Amino acid sequence: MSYFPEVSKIEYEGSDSRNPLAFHHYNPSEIVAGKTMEEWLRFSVCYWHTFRGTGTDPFGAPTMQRPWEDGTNSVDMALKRVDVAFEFMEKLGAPFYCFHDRDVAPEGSSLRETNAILDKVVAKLKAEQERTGIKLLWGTANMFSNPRFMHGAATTCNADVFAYAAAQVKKAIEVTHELGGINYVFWGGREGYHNLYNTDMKRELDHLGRFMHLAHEYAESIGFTGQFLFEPKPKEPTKHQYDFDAAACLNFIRANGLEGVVKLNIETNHATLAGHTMMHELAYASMQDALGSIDANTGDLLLGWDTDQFPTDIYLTTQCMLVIMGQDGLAPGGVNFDAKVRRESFEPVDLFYAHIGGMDAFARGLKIAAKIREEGRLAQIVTDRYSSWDSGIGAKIEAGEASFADLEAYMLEKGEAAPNQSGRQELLENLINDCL
Ligand code: XLS
Ligand code: NI
Ligand code: NI
Repeated sequence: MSYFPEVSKIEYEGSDSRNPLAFHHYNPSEIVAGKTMEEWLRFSVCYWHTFRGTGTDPFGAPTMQRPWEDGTNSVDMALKRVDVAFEFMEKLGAPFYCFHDRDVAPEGSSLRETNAILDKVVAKLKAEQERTGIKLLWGTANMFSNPRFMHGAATTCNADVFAYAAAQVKKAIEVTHELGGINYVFWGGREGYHNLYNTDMKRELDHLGRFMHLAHEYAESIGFTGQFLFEPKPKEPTKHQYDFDAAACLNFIRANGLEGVVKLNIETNHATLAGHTMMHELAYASMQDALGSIDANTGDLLLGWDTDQFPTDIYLTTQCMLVIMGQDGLAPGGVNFDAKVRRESFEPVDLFYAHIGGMDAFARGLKIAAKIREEGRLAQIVTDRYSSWDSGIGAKIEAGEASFADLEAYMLEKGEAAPNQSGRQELLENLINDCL
């Protein structure tokens, strides 16, 4: 039984190919800057958008044609969907996937029943992973769809809901471990507020810190050594999400003694919703050794919400890869397409076009970034720009050998600071274009 009978294994055909069901740039075994493309990029398919997305938006009904769906959220349907997912991922050649517990299996009438259903689907996921060699990049728990989480999960005002969330994450870590998952993600869901009049922000944030420690303690107790990742997002569904951006997340991590335990999973559309570029968020996380993984997608310049489109912009992927190569890759993290086809792209084959486009865009970004790094002009300009810190007074300041009084004496003697040099912004933009 095939669910994508019109599609065979997607192969690399090179940049002259006009076959839309082939890679034109992503050639998994090709070596770029000392590693294969597959090693650099570690692509992952997300279960929620790709296999559960229906095409609804706040104004309209589902549009997606998914001939294998029977219109139910039954256990049988969940099991059948595993076959669909693995056929898709195998044909695409994606080495990894990610899921929320509730993407892969429906809830039962009690937590006990829900866990038993999840176990059943996880057994099938495990068999399919073994059959295909596809690995779980990360697992996570959906603690935002069910109405019980209307006030949040770890940051809810209802202690019972905190307990439910704890039980759910305990189980999600267990199944992630069972499936050999390499990371575990916390994205806020409804951890945030709509109204400060009814919110004890300090108490809620303390609870979130407690929650993450409990998760880490439990993971250690069962021998799960995967990397924990916190995923920043400034708003949506709440108007203020506590995991606002990389800076807020790192502050939270430090304030709660979670350094070294939790790194960040940075998503493009979340970065831009926070008023940052993706490159800013990546650079900010990376410089603090906290860049763990990325959710690759993009927003729409003219729409103010998380549209989660597939990334096709070569400047964007180049900027991502410049930072990622600067820290020698993302492993154990990867490039997860937390992205959905738009609701007008409703045929199953559109899922292939979307992923192929994203993978090719990142492959190009990788090659361009490698070229920029190899040419070395960009790095040289940055080195030169800061050269006043490499000797003399700059070196003394960096070494902690100059007091305010010393600096005053130095400047009184000199009378005026050395002249500034051009920042060369346009030249730098041209230099990037030279490598495209
Ligand atoms: C939502 C988030 C979510 C996380 C996983 O905006 O991107 O999909 O990646 O919970
Ligand atoms: Ni995400
Ligand atoms: Ni998102």
